[in-house]
Amino acid sequence: MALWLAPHRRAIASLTKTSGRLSSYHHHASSNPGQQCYHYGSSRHAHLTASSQQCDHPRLLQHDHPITNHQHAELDFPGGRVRFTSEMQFLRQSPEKRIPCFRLLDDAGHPIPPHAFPQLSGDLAVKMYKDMVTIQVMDATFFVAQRQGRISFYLTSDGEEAISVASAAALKPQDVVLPQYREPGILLWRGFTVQDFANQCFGNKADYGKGRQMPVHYGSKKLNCLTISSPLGTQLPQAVGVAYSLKMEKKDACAVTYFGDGTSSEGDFHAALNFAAVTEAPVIFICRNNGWAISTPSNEQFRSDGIVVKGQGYGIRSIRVDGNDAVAIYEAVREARSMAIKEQMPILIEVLSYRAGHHSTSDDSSKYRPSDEIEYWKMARNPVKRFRNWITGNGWWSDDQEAELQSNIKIEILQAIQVAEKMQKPPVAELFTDVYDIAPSNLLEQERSVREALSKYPQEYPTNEIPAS
Ligand SMILES: Cc1ncc(C[n+]2csc(CCOP(=O)(O)OP(=O)(O)O)c2C)c(N)n1
Ligand SMILES: [Mg+2]
Repeated sequence: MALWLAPHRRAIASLTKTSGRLSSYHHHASSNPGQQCYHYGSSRHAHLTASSQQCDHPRLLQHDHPITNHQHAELDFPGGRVRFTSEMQFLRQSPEKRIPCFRLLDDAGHPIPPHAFPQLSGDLAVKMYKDMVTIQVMDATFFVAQRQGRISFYLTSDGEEAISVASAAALKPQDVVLPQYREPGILLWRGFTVQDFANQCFGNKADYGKGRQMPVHYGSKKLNCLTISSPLGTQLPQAVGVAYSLKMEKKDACAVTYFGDGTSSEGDFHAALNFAAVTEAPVIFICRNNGWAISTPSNEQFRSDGIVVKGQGYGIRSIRVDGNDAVAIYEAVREARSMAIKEQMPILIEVLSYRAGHHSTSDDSSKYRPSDEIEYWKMARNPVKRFRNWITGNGWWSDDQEAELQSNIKIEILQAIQVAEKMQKPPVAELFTDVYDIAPSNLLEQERSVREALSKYPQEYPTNEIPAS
């Protein structure tokens, strides 16, 4: 404090010599030590600098000649120094120009110079392509299975296949993933089989979730992929906690979490970003901005330039990427991972894409958006077609391979559905375990009532377990 006061006393002396007005203010301010020490507006600058000295206010700093050089005065705020200005200027509600979108392939799948040779090998690219096609065929087949009444619910990633697959390819198996629900490509990439997907959707006894979740709520402890939960946004603060624990254990790994444009309106999104920034947690937030949150278009969801600008508001390094360009997603996520781990910091990636399917089997999107909009995205901006053009252009893929892949996948998925459908359901008792050590009375009552219903309609729930009467 003494060190701080010395130069400031000199400044006061020089001020009081040049301004009688200041001397009187000096007197006034020092006799009211608790009062406000600064004022807004250019005519008050002399008062501001003088009062700051007289109040002995450690948070108001100034240079030696504050009247002639007032624009150099600074507020030594706990969050960092802030320069004063006498110009009253409000920040614009959004930047003059929208944040550009990073891409490496054009719509036809041609590399955009100078990025002709991204860090993607032929083998890796072909596996990415095969996984994207698997998701497409799986979506189409499971969607029909729901319409046939064989599963209760389904949700496709139509138009967004590149996001989950390409980002998964850029990560390492030790990275912990906390998805939303439109990212089955991550699990597929990590080794979840088509049979695993089918078992979960049919809720049979081979389902890792013991048949207790809605279809598409996949998860795998072995594959470092947390189980999806329906309430939007819960995965975001959880991802920060995971990342912070990886940081404490000095792991060569990060947490990666996915969410949609609609989910950015949840309080959890804002809490998570702030929490990640201040804890310097190695977490990558990947926002799939697909233009829609069920029937709410993104221009009714927020007025900012998308999600990418929100990162900066929280002090997070951010980028906007073309979600229909698998190569750009791969490169951006690879770089984000490296920065998150090496520099121990969060990264936000906004991926622009389009939800080309209905929100889920419970939705009919033709009721709220024009069909030519959907067609345009399906045809002109199709991420799978674009990637296929690129690998074909590189000599890594042919029409014959394509025909073989399509037919093999179709067979594999149909077989998986048949197996999953025939398999028995998990024992009823498992519906009531894993939450309470000692089941409370209301849960016991529910178990009794479930068993009663099943004893009347055993065909509705085929299981080995003999229901108690
Ligand atoms: C907390 C919460 N509120 C509302 C819902 C209902 N809901 C389920 S999905 C969804 C839309 C989410 O949109 P977005 O985050 O953009 O993801 P997208 O479906 O477009 O991939 C809504 C509102 C929910 N599951 N949880
Ligand atoms: Mg959305």
